[in-house]
Amino acid sequence: MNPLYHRAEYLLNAPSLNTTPEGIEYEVAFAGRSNAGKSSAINTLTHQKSLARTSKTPGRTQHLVYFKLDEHRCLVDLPGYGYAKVPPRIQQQWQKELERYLEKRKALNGLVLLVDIRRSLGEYDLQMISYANHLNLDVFVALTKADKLNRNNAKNTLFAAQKLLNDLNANVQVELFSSLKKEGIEQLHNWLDNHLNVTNTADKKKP
Ligand SMILES: Nc1nc2c(ncn2[C@@H]2O[C@H](COP(=O)(O)OP(=O)(O)O)[C@@H](O)[C@H]2O)c(=O)[nH]1
Ligand SMILES: [Mg+2]
Repeated sequence: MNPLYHRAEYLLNAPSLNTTPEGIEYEVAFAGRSNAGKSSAINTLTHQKSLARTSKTPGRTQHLVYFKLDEHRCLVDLPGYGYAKVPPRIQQQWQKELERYLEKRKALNGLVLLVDIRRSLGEYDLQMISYANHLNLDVFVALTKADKLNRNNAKNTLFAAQKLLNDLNANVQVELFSSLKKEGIEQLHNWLDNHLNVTNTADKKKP
């Protein structure tokens, strides 16, 4: 693991695109249904116990939460979707803001989508994937909590998800992931290295 991830620290909460930090050259956003295991994944990836949780503030549901790896690189925690307590009007408003962010944020160079392996890819997950593809944004789908299924079932779920996304012509990497058993961490670190230009081997920054 690149020591960069270990040094991650909370930077700021941005309620909209206008308040995202300046001077960042590469960032990767994390999305998924609430309870999919997003916070746990960010903590595991950064080897920190409560990094993602410390940012919890009232109204946090609609904020982009920025974690800084160094002067020019960030991980961004997007609000979890499918949270019933958020009123529809606020959800629609946020949806617009999110689309604006995905479309316009220059530094954004990839999307990590966390999906609980026990639920199939939901409608909103598929929407996110197709929107990201439409924007030429690379997507890494982590099937989280893989430890909850036996090996065969986990593998079969992985193959089914890969086939579904392949049939939809989605350009996506799908992997099993478990924060508990530390599965899939290396694959995701490698993917992040490429998309944050950590190794200088894959400069995919938007023009
Ligand atoms: N067994 C198992 N449980 C997990 C894993 N990742 C997260 N969880 C649990 O799933 C619940 C939701 O996780 P959290 O990271 O808060 O989800 P978030 O809402 O997407 O940020 C918590 O109770 C976690 O302990 C995992 O890899 N394995
Ligand atoms: Mg969370």
